[in-house]
Amino acid sequence: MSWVHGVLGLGILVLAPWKSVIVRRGLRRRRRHAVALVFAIVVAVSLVAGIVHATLGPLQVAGFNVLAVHVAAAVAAVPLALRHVVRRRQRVRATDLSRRTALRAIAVAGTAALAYAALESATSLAGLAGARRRATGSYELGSGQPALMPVTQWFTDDVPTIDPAAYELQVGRPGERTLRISHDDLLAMTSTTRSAVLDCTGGWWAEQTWRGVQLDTLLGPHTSGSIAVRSVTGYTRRFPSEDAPTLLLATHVGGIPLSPGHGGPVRLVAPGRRGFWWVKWVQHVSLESRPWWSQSPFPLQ
Ligand SMILES: Nc1nc2c(c(=O)[nH]1)N[C@H]1C(S)=C(S)[C@@H](COP(=O)(O)O)O[C@H]1N2
Ligand SMILES: [Mo]
Repeated sequence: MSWVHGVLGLGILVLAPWKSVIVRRGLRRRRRHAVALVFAIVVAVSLVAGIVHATLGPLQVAGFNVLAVHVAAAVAAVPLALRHVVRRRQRVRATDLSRRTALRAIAVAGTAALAYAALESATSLAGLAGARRRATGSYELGSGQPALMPVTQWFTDDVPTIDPAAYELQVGRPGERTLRISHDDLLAMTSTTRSAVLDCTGGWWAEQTWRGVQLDTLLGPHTSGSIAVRSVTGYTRRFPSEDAPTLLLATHVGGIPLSPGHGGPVRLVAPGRRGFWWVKWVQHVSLESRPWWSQSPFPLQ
């Protein structure tokens, strides 16, 4: 679906000439337009950074990661866009629903789609790094070499110090006492080896071989409710309980114990999900009646 994101972005560019006519008219009529100017700049920065990331590859410009600039500018644009829509509200007229408007919309979408296809072809023909990105927009980094894989935290978390000898995994099941499993006992249970891709929203991915224990082994098979996975630091994600067989509590990557940075002694491996689901330093897993979607779409801490 990454092409939809790309086509929508280029759609903004396609509409820019028309919008600039409206903007010029507006500039003549009104004096104060600082916020509108900031909005325009933020949108332009996000577009340029997005295109640079998708074509030239993962880059740092003046110490800033270009993808981070793309995302930050886009996030900043959201409240400005809402303000713009509210303050410059257009009344929908009957003619807005005409055939002519529909044809125009199709023309804009078609032009944006063509521009996207052209940009993609040019990127690959020119042998630019952009051609090597995954469908998520991420670039490969450190596959098969965990030590080369970045250590990444979601905004505020920090790598904790955990003594494996003192570590205990807590397993909660409805109507039962919390089970406590020592690090040694957990190691004895880690019999599943699985290759999976960790793909961070920060723009990199790596495929590694993980070893661990499947969550259904710990929790039993269940088809309702959710599984909450919580770290020592409080970072929590909730999964549909039927995903248990695909989720791995890993102790090893590439045959060696997980480093503290990569979530040691125990982390979650969630194949097919973005990196922020892969809870590191897991302390607690529990089966609960709450549905998996009763959580923020992104971690809040
Ligand atoms: N406890 C905890 N787990 C976490 C995070 C975090 O901030 N805290 N960050 C997540 C994110 S955003 C990613 S991409 C992966 C990164 O794993 P790595 O540092 O082993 O590469 O860990 C995930 N697990
Ligand atoms: Mo991430």
